[in-house]
Amino acid sequence: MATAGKVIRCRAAVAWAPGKPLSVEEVEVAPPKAGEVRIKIVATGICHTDEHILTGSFPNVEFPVIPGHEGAGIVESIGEGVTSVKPGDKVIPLCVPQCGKCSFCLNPESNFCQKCHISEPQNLLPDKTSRFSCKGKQIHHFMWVSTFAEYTVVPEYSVAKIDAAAPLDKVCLFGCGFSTGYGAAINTAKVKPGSTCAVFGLGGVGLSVVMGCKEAGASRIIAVDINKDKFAKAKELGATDCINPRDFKKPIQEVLTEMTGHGVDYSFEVTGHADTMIAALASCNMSTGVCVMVGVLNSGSEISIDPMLLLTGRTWKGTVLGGWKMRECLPKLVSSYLEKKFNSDLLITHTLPFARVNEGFELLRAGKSIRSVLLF
Ligand code: COD
Ligand code: ZN
Ligand code: ZN
Repeated sequence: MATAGKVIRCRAAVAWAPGKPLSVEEVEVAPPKAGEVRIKIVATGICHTDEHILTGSFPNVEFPVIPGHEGAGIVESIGEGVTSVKPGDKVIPLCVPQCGKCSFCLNPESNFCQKCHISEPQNLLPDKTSRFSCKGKQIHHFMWVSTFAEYTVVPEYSVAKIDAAAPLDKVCLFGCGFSTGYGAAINTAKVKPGSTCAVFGLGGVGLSVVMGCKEAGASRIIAVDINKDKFAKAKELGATDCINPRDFKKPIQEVLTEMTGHGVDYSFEVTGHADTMIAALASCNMSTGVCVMVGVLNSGSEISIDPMLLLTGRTWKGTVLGGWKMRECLPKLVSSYLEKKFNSDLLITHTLPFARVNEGFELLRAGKSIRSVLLF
């Protein structure tokens, strides 16, 4: 490409300080160094976690920063030594890398690469410098992906090459929301055919859990949300029952236990709130139930539980990116999408030009959108 080796000036949404709206700016994006890939981002989704960055409650983020972690694009140029992708390839940048070398990458049971942002900050690329600047100031990366930029630079092990036929404005959701929820049911919980499930929170991630439970053959999928406007979509995607905790006087865990006899086989917490974390755990069968935590509490917050909840046999698990080893699994997920095994397009309620990024966040905050996709 004509731009290879040169600094590119392009648009990006910069979060200058916590609590401030994003500001669409012209930024400079330096060429990729050795082992890095520069990607032209075509489409990016707005995930709830980006909202946590804006409010300053997400751990390990440094300002000013270019957020965004649910994008898809085309390789513009590659740094020295890069072999797995070439200019022109369609790719999804990965907010959980797969370095292929750490003990978790080498363990077939784990997808939590030790180069993940929870293990080490990812505000700068691995060589501890940034490729972004704006108005003479260095801008930080986010999780090494920063998809709210027309061009971004990521390490090679944070990129998955996908089928050239994939529609980037749809599969961008595979960078986070869809893969996280769908995989939480399939990989982390390993939902069995004929089982009962409860999903707390019906945003883009929770609805993807519903899709995963359906794909795994669950016979009953109970969707729980305080916003009843989410129920129609949940039913369309496979929920058999929809309940609003605010419609009941008794705690929702008691309602679910009564509905199912002894509690559900699998419960999923996908709201990121303390009370629903405890309710989700208590809602699954006291002996064999599995509760998967997908949501994250605001930085620094904690919850306490009665250990009796676990003593009788429940399993309480967490999941990151739905347990997928992203570089090897994402291309296969994209192929399944192209084969119409599931329809993740139903999660996209709004498509907006990139300049309207703040409107996308307003829609999310107001509970009016599932996923807004921004197009550059
Ligand atoms: N009971 C039931 N539902 C509730 C409650 C409650 N008390 N409170 C809120 N909800 C519902 C809301 O009405 C909404 O429908 C839903 O919960 C949340 O949906 P969104 O659209 O705001 O959020 P998502 O689906 O984009 O993301 C949800 C997460 C919980 C995954 C997210 O907030 C989070 O915690 N992310 C960090 C976890 C992580 O690592 N995720 C993968 C990388 S981002
Ligand atoms: Zn996300
Ligand atoms: Zn690794």
